[in-house]
Amino acid sequence: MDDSLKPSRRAFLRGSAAVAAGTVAGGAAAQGAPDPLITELQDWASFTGVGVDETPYGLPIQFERDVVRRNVPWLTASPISSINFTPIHALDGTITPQGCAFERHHSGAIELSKADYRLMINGLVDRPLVFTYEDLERFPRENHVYFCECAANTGMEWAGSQLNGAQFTHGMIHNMEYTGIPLRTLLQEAGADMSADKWVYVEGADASSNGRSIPMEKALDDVLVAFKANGEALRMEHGYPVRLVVPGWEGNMWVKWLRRIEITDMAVESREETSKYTDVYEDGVARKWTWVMDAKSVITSPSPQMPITHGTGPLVISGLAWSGHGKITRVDVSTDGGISWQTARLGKQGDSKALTRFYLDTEWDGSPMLLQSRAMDETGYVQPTKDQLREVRGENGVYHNNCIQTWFVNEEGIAENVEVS
Ligand SMILES: Nc1nc2c(c(=O)[nH]1)N[C@H]1C(S)=C(S)[C@@H](COP(=O)(O)O)O[C@H]1N2
Ligand SMILES: [Mo]
Repeated sequence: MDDSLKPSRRAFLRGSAAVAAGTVAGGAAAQGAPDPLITELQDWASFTGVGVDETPYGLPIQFERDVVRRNVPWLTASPISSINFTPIHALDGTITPQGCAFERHHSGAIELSKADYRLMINGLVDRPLVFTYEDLERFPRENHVYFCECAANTGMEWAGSQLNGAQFTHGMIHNMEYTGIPLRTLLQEAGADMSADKWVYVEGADASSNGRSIPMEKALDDVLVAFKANGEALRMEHGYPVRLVVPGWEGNMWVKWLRRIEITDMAVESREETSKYTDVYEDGVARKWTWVMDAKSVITSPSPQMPITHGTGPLVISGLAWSGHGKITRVDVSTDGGISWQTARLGKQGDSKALTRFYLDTEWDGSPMLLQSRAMDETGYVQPTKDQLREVRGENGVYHNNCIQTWFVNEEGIAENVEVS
């Protein structure tokens, strides 16, 4: 390079860097000292990069290696029958990448090939049928985005605020675009008795089988027999090659490695729908079946794993909202623990039974905040406070906790999980 050109180019760049830094309110504007990232030629511009033959399947860049599922070992006796959590604090938009979408297994994830896959339909049907994977691919298919939330999501909040991070308090959720066949199509194929009082019992090919009974009305409505998520094959841990998608209903009903569908006269009352995934009230009486996941929301940033690091000035408060009853119509955000509320901006109009992203574009003056979000859905339902929920449900609960969550943010921008009442 002609040396005489260098000084003038550098001088120009230094000048523009100072202007840019000056526009960031409260930012550590580089007064004087030139920013070498702007003024100097860097290695990445001096040498060639990685060739296309080295990345047959792309993984996140090393700098994002913290954005992974995490589990909490003391929550369960064994990692085989356990749960890990989606890093929702670090994601944006609404789609959950499969590679970091939470997993919940009762007997571990199994490796089942398409060649070994069989799906049986029996019970009250004219023609009991067994499908191969290839058979399923010949039925007309649909695409839909839905959230899947484990009924135990936020379950530790019944007893207080024990887990410090949106990933751990609210990360038993993922949201994907599924490709699948409406369950109703397969029921028709088998000549199933589709009267309203019939039930559809579904089970998986894993050792736990995770059997669940679904009322016929839901089975005929929007349930999918899915084989793709976010455009690609399901991951092993999410039920490859075929899982059930039960929109808006508790994750436990989304049977993975789906192997059998039986039309029955009654609910089977399996383990998973009696002693587990059931809500016990204060007086010991259990509420029979809670299928739909009520409207809920959480602020993902700032949050305990996402402190404010940029000081005062413009602050984007962001989070997720969802409802098993349909679309999210509005989300309010409070910075004072629920005394006053501001309506947040939705990233885009909410899809039915899918995650909705919300933003509150605000200014932070550095004073402590008690951050909360409150979701509303198209039925008019408003997400309850912790106190309101405990009043109705008591404190025996494990499942179906959709209370308003509170993060305390201190002057340094550090956030922690707290309760207000
Ligand atoms: N066959 C089978 N299906 C299953 C389970 C299981 O252990 N085995 N776990 C259920 C539970 S409790 C939940 S919350 C969801 C979790 O789905 P994911 O692992 O894709 O997140 O799958 C459900 N389907
Ligand atoms: Mo679950």
